[in-house]
Amino acid sequence: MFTIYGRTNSSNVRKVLWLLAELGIDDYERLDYGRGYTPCSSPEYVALNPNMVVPTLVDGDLVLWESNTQLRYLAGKQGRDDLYPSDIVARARVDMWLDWQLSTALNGFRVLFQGLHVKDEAFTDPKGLESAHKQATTSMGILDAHLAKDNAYIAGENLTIADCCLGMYVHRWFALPIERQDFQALAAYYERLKERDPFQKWIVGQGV
Ligand SMILES: N[C@@H](CCC(=O)N[C@@H](CS)C(=O)NCC(=O)O)C(=O)O
Repeated sequence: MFTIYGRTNSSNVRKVLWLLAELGIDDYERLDYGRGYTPCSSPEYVALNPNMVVPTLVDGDLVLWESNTQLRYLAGKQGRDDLYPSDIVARARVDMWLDWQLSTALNGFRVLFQGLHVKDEAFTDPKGLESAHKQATTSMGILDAHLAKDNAYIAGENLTIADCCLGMYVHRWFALPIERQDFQALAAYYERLKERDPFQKWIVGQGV
């Protein structure tokens, strides 16, 4: 049995829990670490993850930080080629979106979430929020244009771990109290994800 360290209201934990539900895996242990629970600065946690963020996945001797790495590991371990393809081209398409989420799409959303939902004063400066809103709009515009090219899911016709990674932020785009451009392909995609029980449970059902 493996262990996930991380609270269920964290975006990065929810991505992983959504994938686990898609995989039909429920025999794992989950421990509430992170903001509002056992602090990530606890010595036993720092020993596992010196970055002091959730999630951390521990599977036997393997200790993994980084939610997107955990998505790759879990889908690969189950041999789910549909979710994380072994073909180099198909895999590169999935990896591109996983990296884009971390390097680009996250930036605006992080500030909007902390400023408008958590209400952390470090993120409530109006100029910072305006710039974050522009960044989030640009990112969702890129995703909308991609989905409009007849892509039901991010990497094509089927759900992959790129969806588990970015679907979380699509949910935040629709759940945060922000002005939204009318991205129709993105809205249709969100409705498609909401038809899935695992998405309902771990993404929609856990709040913003
Ligand atoms: N790149 C890391 C980022 C992890 C991250 O920023 N986690 C946030 C929650 S979404 C966190 O741990 N915040 C501090 C806390 O909860 O104590 C990943 O994808 O796993």
